Amino acid sequence: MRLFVAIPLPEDVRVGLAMLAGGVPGAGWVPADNLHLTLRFLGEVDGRQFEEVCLGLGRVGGDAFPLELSGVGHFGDRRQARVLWAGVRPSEALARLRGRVERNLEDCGLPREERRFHPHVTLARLRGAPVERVGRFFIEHSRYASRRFLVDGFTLFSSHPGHGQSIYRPEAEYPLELPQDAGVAGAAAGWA
Ligand code: 3AM
Repeated sequence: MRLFVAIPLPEDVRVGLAMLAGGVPGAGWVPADNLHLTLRFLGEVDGRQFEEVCLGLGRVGGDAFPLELSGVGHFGDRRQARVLWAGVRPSEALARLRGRVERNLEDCGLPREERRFHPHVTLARLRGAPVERVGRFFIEHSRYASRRFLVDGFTLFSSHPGHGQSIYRPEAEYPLELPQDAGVAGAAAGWA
């Protein structure tokens, strides 16, 4: 089983992200339904480890928190970008959640993730995209920002090969705790 842990995004945020698609030949755009923020890629996990991972993630806990997406960027060489992504406004709460996920997965026996966490939402994977069109994408969307939304849980997904696009299936969902007065606090913080 190929697994990853991710924060699902509200539908309107995904629709907004999907509207960034286009204008870059050679780009494989991620369909709106598949857009997510990966917290940790686990790779292949067998049945016994799967049970442990599920239990370990159940111990992560913590409070819900607001988050905003902001800006666009790329992975890979500037002249040969591999991935286009939307960025995430820096968030201590997100970094703490990622840390708790990491520690709990280590406790399940998974090897420590050595790569630095770079929060992002993958928008497209590129193959031979003309550098000037990629540059234009950055100029056109540099001001992209989502609304502030509430991260009220994370999900363990399995990834399956599909026709062109991977199919992501939620295996388990892990809610984060809402503050007692979430309705009032959420409205005040502009979450809703
Ligand atoms: O959310 P993103 O798109 O950044 O790139 C894959 C995707 O991340 C990543 O796991 C997420 C769900 O597929 N991924 C796939 N294979 C990977 C690998 N071998 C990987 N991340 C690290 N190493």
